[in-house]
Amino acid sequence: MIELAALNARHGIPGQVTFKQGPGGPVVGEVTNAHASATLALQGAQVLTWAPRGQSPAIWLSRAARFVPGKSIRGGAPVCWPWFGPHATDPGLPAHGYARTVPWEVVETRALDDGATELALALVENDQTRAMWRHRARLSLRVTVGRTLKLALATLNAGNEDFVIGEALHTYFAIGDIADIRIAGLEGGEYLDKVGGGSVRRRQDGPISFAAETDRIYLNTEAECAIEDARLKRRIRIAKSGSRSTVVWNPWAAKADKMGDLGPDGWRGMVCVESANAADNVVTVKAGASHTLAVEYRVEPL
Ligand code: TA6
Repeated sequence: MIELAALNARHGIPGQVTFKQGPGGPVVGEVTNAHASATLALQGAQVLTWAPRGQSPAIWLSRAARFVPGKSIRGGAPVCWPWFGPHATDPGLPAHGYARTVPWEVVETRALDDGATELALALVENDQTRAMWRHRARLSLRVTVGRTLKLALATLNAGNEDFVIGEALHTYFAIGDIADIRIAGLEGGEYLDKVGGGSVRRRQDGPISFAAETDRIYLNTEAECAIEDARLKRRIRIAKSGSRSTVVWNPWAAKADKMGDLGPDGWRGMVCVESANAADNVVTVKAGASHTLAVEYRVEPL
């Protein structure tokens, strides 16, 4: 409790940013301003919710999400780093890396002149993280909550040898119904189809629509894409930089049932569109250099 008081004294902004004990333990920052409201768990620096003012949430958080220290939270915008998916050689290491399940610290919070709110967080290295990945890196996430939501994930190589990272902002977007959306912007692109555990190369024909489990890594694309939601009559635009892959995922009914933390029919109300560097597009960060993957999400009427 004293830690929470110190955190609020140092980084709280009256009327805009308050840190609270979240459900199940992890501390959550609540952000509210003239443009939007959002919440963010310090574990994993995970944005959990974002709703532009006057709109229903644009980011989906499972009603059955479990808030357990050291476990990933289903929904929001998990940070996958320093690898994406299963570890390349050691199946004992956590899927999607460890950044999403370890504590981060708040470095700075700021009320911006345009009414938006910015939070900067840094991953806290410890012996456990160093045992999983031996490189010297500094990872930070800048979150700007406004009429749009901006996330910038920066990897600084603080060591004296180059290293390779895979990464993603594994964002779950809230939708009216998975059968009634389509995703535009990836037409004609090459992707790896991961359904069934394989990795088959295919080419996208037209916008993406959904009628079954979908788990794809679109390669070599820096394109903006958009979720067109006929039921909610809105479009969510996803612009990005420093990202050459886009992952599109919905588990569909059977897999969602097995996962246990999506809630009844939860899979119908979500789609992940992840700005990533994965598979062919992993990134080499040279010693002393840095790499930033950034996104901006915007909601507009359809
Ligand atoms: O990004 C898609 C994916 O890699 C899928 O294969 C799926 O398993 C999903 O992420 C969720 O992974 P998680 O480890 O959070 O259960």
